[in-house]
Amino acid sequence: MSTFYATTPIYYINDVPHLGTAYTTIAVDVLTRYHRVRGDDTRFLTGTDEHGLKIERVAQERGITNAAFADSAAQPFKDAWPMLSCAFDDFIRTTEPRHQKHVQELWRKVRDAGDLYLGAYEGWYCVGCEAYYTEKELEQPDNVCPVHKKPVERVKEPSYFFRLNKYQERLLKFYEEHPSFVAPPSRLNEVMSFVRSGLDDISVSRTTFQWGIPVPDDPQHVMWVWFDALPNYWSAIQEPPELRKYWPPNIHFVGKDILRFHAIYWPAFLMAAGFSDDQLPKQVFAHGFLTFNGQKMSKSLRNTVKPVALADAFGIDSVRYYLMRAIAFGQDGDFSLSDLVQRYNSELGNALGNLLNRVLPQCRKLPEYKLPARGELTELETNLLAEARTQSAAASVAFDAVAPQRALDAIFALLGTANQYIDRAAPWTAAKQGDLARLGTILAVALEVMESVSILIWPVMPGIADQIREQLGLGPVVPVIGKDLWPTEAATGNAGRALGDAKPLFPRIDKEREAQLVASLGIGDGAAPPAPPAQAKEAAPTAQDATGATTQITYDDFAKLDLRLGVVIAAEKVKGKDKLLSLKVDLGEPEPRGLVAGIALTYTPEEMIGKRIMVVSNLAPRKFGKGLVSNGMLLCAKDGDKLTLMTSLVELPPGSKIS
Ligand code: ME8
Repeated sequence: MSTFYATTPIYYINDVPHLGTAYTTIAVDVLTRYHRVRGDDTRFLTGTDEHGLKIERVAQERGITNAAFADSAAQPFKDAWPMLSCAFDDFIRTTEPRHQKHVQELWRKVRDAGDLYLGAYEGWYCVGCEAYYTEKELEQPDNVCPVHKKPVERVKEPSYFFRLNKYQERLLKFYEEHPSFVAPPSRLNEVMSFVRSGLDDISVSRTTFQWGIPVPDDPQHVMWVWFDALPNYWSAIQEPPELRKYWPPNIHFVGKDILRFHAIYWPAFLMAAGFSDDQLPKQVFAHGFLTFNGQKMSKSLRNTVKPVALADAFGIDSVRYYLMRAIAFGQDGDFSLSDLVQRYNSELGNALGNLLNRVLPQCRKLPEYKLPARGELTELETNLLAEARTQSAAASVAFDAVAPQRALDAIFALLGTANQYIDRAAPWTAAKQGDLARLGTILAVALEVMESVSILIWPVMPGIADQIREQLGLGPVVPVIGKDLWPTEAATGNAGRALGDAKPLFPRIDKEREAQLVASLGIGDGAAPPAPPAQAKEAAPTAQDATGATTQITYDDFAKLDLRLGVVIAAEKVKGKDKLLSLKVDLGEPEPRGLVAGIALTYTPEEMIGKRIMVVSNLAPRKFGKGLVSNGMLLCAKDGDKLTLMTSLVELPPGSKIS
């Protein structure tokens, strides 16, 4: 058992909790939950950054005291995170006496080490960033802040300076010896080249405003907000002293915008205060920035896209899942409502929800509605159980590497295999044949795998995990320090446990419901582009831009396609439709699939029989009138009007996945 201490940035209270800050907070919650189920002794800290000129100005505009404004503005953060299932252990506010006391202690240590000196500072100051800029860093001609796009202010004041320059070499040596201090690795290069280019001493106190922590023994000065804010990670675990065991933090999660503060200034402050290299935080992970429906998260968009409203509309766990699955952690990404709905229906609904829904009702065909005992296992079961072991290990490797997206890829690969297993093991056939021993074995193995899945998904979807467990007749996931719950083997030996009722976990969101839900968010026209048409008339063979040129898609877009090898077992012409053939295709499923294909001008029904074809098997059904429906699409290459079926050179079993 080890300790695992993870933090979010402490958020500015002149903003509301928005999708960007929710993203970081959810990521910390996911990683901390993962460590909790592994038996680690975890601590999750978040909070609010409440000092500084920015806050003083907002309070003045509103005609209230700084403290009253801070109280009212911190509360929405405290309230929002639990509504996104973010189970923080502590919420620190920089205006709390416990924080002030320990920041002043840190200041004294740095001062006594000789690393603070009094000087005068004149420079370009951005109130939005609470930071000085050099002219080189500003956008010209009007000295515009590169982040806030507003002209900065010229400020001259007496100020204490921190000897950052003194730490340049030690920082570089530290990065070299601890390359995982900054993640992802590309960000380490960025940080190192910044440090190599030369560090100037930095101004760390202000006299031009009052709303801050007073500098010890010189109360004319308040501390610069970053000198006040960064130590929150330390001050929050000073009291009671039992909490000190969590130091050093395992991971500070931050957005890429504030990497420099965390990866350069913060370790330098700690070094100056006497911390040795192995007492410094273990890692600063800078994740990417989100856009929403393709738009930059401007202040007004941040105010309108409320993460709690999104969770109310689509489900807390769906939003958490989407953020962790759709965006590779570390890279920039887009939160798209239509993609959310698509993944909700196809990944959560079809792969996860439907699996349970296919298995539990079959248990009603057993003499008792209880978890059956395993009988003799066939190759189908041993393969599924091996896959469960493989993907569970892969998911843990990914979570350990702070790659929640890859962890979910592994878990959903397992769900795909489990769904295929049900297709192939066909419990309904065993039930029809009255082979209750075989039926029991199939259902037992499937339910045991679902039990493992309930743990695997718990870090990302704690609510859904517990709902699945309720249906499996199990209690909620309760992590215990020192006990590793991660499933290395599917659980056995619980035969006879009463099962719960099957309930839909992800009721399908159709186009009408999607429109209602989007409208309920009140995002307005600007942010939410119209949903795509209900059903594309014809699936485009390639993604094309307006000019008809092929555009690039991500691997994730490609991975949404379920391409399978099928064998044509029946074919006939469609009356009155010259171009169409109606086919029956064996895709390794219990029943052959009906497909309608526009290939009759090239292929006769007779020559189609026995052909091995490639099928997009998860395409929504398409109606051709008179009850004719195509449940998938076969792939052809086109040369002018001439079509050629895509096939395979070797004889693979029907249903083989093409990837
Ligand atoms: O910087 N996409 O607070 P802050 C992803 N108080 N993440 C985003 C985002 C977006 N579009 N917008 C914001 C501060 N974030 C300081 C921190 S820590 C000692 C002091 C997230 O309220 C991301 O984590 O401006 C970013 O770093 C953070 O919010 C900035 O929060």
